[in-house]
Formats: sequence, structure tokens, C-alpha cells
Amino acid sequence: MSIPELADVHPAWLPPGAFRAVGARRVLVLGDGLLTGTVRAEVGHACARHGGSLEQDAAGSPDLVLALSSAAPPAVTSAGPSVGPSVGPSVARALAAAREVLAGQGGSAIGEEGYLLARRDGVTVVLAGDPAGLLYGLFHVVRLGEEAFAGERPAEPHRPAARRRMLDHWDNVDVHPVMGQVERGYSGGSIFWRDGGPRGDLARVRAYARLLAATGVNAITVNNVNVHATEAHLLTDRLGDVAAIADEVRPYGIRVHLSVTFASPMRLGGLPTADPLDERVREWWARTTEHVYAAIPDFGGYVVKADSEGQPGPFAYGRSHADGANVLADALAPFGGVVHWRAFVYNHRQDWRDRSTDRARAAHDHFAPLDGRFRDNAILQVKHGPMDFQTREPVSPVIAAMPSTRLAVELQVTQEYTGQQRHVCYLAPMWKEVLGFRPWGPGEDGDAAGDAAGDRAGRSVADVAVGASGGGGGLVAVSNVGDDFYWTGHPLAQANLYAFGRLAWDPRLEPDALLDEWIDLTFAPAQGGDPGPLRRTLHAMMDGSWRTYERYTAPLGVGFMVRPGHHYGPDVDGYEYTPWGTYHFADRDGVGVDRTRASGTGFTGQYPQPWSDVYESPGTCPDELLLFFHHVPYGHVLHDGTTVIQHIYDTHFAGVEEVAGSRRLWERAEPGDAALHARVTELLGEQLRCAEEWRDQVNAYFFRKSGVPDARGRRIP
Ligand code: GCW
Repeated sequence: MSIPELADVHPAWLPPGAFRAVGARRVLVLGDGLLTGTVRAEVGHACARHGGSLEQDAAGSPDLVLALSSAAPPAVTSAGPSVGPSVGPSVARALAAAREVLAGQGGSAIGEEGYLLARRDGVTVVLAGDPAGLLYGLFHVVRLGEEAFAGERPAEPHRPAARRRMLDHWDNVDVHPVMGQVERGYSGGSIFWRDGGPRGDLARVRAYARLLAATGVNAITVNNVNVHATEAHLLTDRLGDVAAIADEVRPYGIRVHLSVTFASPMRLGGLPTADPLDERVREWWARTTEHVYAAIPDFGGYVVKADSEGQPGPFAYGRSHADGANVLADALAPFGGVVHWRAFVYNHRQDWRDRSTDRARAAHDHFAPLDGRFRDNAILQVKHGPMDFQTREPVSPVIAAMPSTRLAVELQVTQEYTGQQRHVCYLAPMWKEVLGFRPWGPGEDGDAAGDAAGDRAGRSVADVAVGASGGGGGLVAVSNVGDDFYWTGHPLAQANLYAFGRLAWDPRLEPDALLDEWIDLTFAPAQGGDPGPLRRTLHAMMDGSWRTYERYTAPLGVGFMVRPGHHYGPDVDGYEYTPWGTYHFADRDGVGVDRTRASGTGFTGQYPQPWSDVYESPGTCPDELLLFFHHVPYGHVLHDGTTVIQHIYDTHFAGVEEVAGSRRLWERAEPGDAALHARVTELLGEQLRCAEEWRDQVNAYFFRKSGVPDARGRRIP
């Protein structure tokens, strides 16, 4: 197998130099299987470039051993026959060090996709139970660089938190007349499809899989959840196109999933109905799924957006979403597949005058009563917030409401509402807040695990998604990748893709540490190994960039205020009188949505305690969510002593200043890549222009509505 290093595409976090430490060593790979072959190919490729060697047998004295536990000799061979190849004493001691850790864990297996990493007697060892673990272990060593080959390293076990770590592509096969080739795509065309057929650049698909594997992602969907006419056929007569993608991503441990339309039995099977309880429909799904697995034996499963924004669903037959999901789950079960069923179901034909209908309530209203009624291989995929990937939202109450359902939490890497990859907006800090949120309160001593008796206090959103022993629905995100040279449009948006994969592997990782990983891999090789000054610049620009974006856009959690349709740039009333259910209700007296039980939509009642009460009162509601939960007068005083109206003015001026500051910092930055520098410079110019536009529109709007002047006398145009 050859390693996909493409000349015409930015290498992102896997430039050849990132493999220098591994590639300069003598490396032994022990084991068989497709992914072990990938490990061997990666190592061989790196060694050919950097002067090391891929040892052909176990007799030498390697610096790095990557071994499947089934292929490695069991212990130091002082007595008795050893199974497998015989190795030198230092390698044997390093392997034994790793095995000691296993023995200390009661001899338990390393775990699916996991590995042990150790270093003893000058030998670094990765010991894995399966080839996927070996591949993840290799990428761990790559991340460590020279550090992996220094001193001693007591064996550490590494396992992915969640079994499924998935990226969804909203890519269309046909160019959609409104949404284009990629719905909410800001990085050019699709890497999979172009103008109605496969793009045909499978090397690029392979290179994508490699990048994803280096972060820990192990599943992708290859088409939009809005399944249009052509895309529906990927399930049947165009399945070969999907199989071709699966072949490319398989060597990097990635399974392919497919978005399908609920109406498939009618659209593709010629049946008069798609009623999930109709026997013909069940049979059609079973038979069709059998064919899918005949073509793609490791197919991951289906993703379904039903009864949402015009997509067909079980409501048409008076059936529940559990009925709908279960018919697909049953078809997939014999093959070990799963259906991801999206909880993004709401009424998009609302009347703004109707204050009782609340889009934020919809997912909980529809799905909470169905808890316990989904099959084991049906995963309910819940957007992290109750609305729609806004810059600031509370955590969706659905996440706390369905203890007997496998839940996946869905994030959005593509920056639909966060600057569309023209603005710097590092999203890991937002995701970290979401994943760390404790829907049942902090629990004893802030203990994350909760107690065995089933007390959920202390459990986090990440705990729910990961599930007991990793058996939860996992983490899913909408990809930000396209056929752009930098993969992600904005070169710095690569960090979001990187951070998502790493957080899905381990939600405990910290955003600033992830940024460092990304900087080291991406930029260090071109900086002679030390990205010091660039590191400081990137942290200054990116660590707080999500909060900066929040400051110059919609205030205090109220959301939207974007231009309708494409969602870029400000339009305060753009959605205010539309049927989409996304209102801020600003008038001359105040602003915000009353979602209280006392006088509003009752949405606060969908949360368990303590949040149900915390959000109910403006006195305890966190400021950043005030206008999400409450309609307050402009003179309402926030916890920091500022009024709402003054907060709006202050944050909008400050947000723009911060962007201007980033631009000044970047002018002096030296990333070691003139083209990348120029691209980011150009985008920062656009970000500043757009931030000023946001500032002026929002400030002018609220100045005019409220009549309250800025206390600091700044000019509001
Ligand atoms: O965020 C909204 C987008 C739609 C998208 C939808 C969804 C794929 O504006 O473009 O459709 O959410 O998540 O299904």
C-alpha cells in the first residue's frame, strides 16, 4: 500500500516532517491484518524519508516495536518455550513492561482499538489487541515525536472513550440548486462527489481517511442528511460508488455510513407506502440492507433525518419515531450495523405571533416519551443544543431525558453559524463546555462518575454519549472538509477538525493542549522543530476566538440574527417574522425569549434539577444564556453589574477590537509558509469587515429600539 501524500493538497497535521522521529528509528512491526499492513506501510514510508529502517525480522535491536499482543512473545524468555518470534532482551523487557500493566489490570484485554505505550531499556513499545489499536498507537508516537524516544515511560493504557467517533458529510451528489455541492460547506466542493457522480479522486479520499485516523475518528457518512433524488440511489443502484469510498478509507480503520431517506421503499422499491409497520416495508429494508452488506461487509449503518425540514418520516403514517428507527435497526442488526436517528425534529412552519410554540422544546417533546422504545442498535443523534448549532446555547435537555436510549451527541465542525470558515473561531472550548456540562448537577465533590446506585448527579454530557464501557452512541460532528487546498477553507479551521477527533477519542482533553498538538504537528517541522513564537501567536488568536465571535454577534444566548438562507453576516430581524421559530422578540422595552414555566413556554421544565430552577430565574440564570431563557428590559442588570443594553454595546466594540488585535498579531507571524500566511491575512481582513458590520448593525438596532445611549459615549452609526 502506498501512503497518500498529495502534492496538490495541504498536508494539514501530517506533513512528512511530523514523522521525522519515527522515521529516523529502527522500527519493528509484529502482527498481521489490513491495518497492521497500514502501520507497516506508514513506518516504511517514514523510514525511507528520514533514514531509519523497518526491521524485517525480530532479530535486530529496534528502537520502536509496534506489536499486536497476539504476535508478540508473551514474556522475558528465561524459561519455557516462547510463542511467536524471539526478540532481543531489551525488546523483551519493554514488552514485558507493557504486559505487567495488563496483569495489574487483572489480565484484562487492552480493549477494542486500544493500546499500551511504554518505554524501557531504550525501546519504545506499542502493544495493541487489534490492528486498529496499533494504528492509533503509531499516531500517538508520531504526536510525541522525539519525546517518545527519551528516558523511560511507564506503560500507559489508551482506549477510545466512545466506540463510534463519526463525521457526517452534508455532501450532495448532484449540485443542489440552493445548497450547492455541499450543504453548509465552506471549503469548496465535495471530496467525494462532483456534478452528479463520484469525484473520482480516490487518493484524496484516502488522504482524508489518514488525517482522520490520526485524530481517532473511525466513521464517516458520505452524503447529506437531506437526501435528494439522486442521493437516494446510493442505497441501491449507486451502491458501488459508496463501496469505492469504503475501500479507500478501510485501511485507516474508518467505516462508511450512509444517509438514507425514510421514503426509500417508495422511491427506490416501488412500494405504495413507507409505513414502518407494513410487512412489505420491513422486508424491503431487510433485503436492501442485505445487498448493502454483500457489497460492503464492514458497512457502518444508516443515518436518518425524518419528519424534519421537509424530509419524509413516520408521522405520515401515524407512527412514532421509535417505530421508524426500529424498522431500519432490525434490518441492520444481523450485520452488526447501527442506525443513527436524528432528534432534530421541529415545526418549521411556525407563526411568530404564537408564543406558546417553542422550537427549543420540540426534540424533547417528541423523543423523551419514547425512551426505552428504541432497539439496541438504534442511536438517537441529538444536536448539542435545543436549537441549531448557535454560537451559544444551553445543552439540549434531551441528553438528560433518555437514560434507556443510546444517545449520540452531534456537534458542528462546519462553521455554519460561527463564521463559515472565513472567521477564526476555534470551537474546542465550546465543545469542551458542552461535553463537561453536568445535566444533573455537580454531584458529590464534583465526582464525574456518579455513584453505582444509579445516581446521575456528577455525570456529564460526555459520560452520556460515551455510555457505560463505551457502549453509548458516541460523538458525531458535521465535517468542515471540502476539496479546497487547505481542506477546510480557512487554514486555521483545520484545528477544529483535529480537535473534534481528539475529543471524541478522549473528551477529557483540554482545548489549549489540543491546539498545541495541532500546532506541533502542522507547523513545527517547518520551524526547525520549535514553533515557539508562532505557538504564542496562534494561542493568542485562537484560544478565545469563540468568545470573541460571540461578542460581536447575537448577544447573551439569544441566537440567530444572521442573514436568512446562507446564514453569513448580520441581519437582526432577518428571521424575526419567518416561520422558522427563531425569534429574539426585541421591542422598545426589552429583548429575549421567555422560556420559563412561570410565564413563558415552559422549556425550563424540560431540565432536571438543579438546572430547571437555575434557568427559571433571571437571578440565577447564567448571563451568557439570559436572553435564551428570559425576556428582560434593556435596563436589566447582569451579574457583573452592567445593564443588558450596555453589555450589548461593550461586547460589540470589544469583539471588533479583538479581531483587529488578531490581525495585527498575524501580520508579524511567520508560519513558514507564505501562501498560508497570505490566505489567513486575507481572511482576517474579511473577518474584521464582517465583525464591524455586526457591531454596527446590532448596536444601531438596539440603540434605536431602546433609545438608551452608550454610557461611554461612543459613536453608534
Ligand atoms: O443547521 C441546519 C442547517 C441545515 C441542515 C439542518 C440539519 C442539513 O441550516 O442546512 O440540513 O440544520 O441539521 O438537518
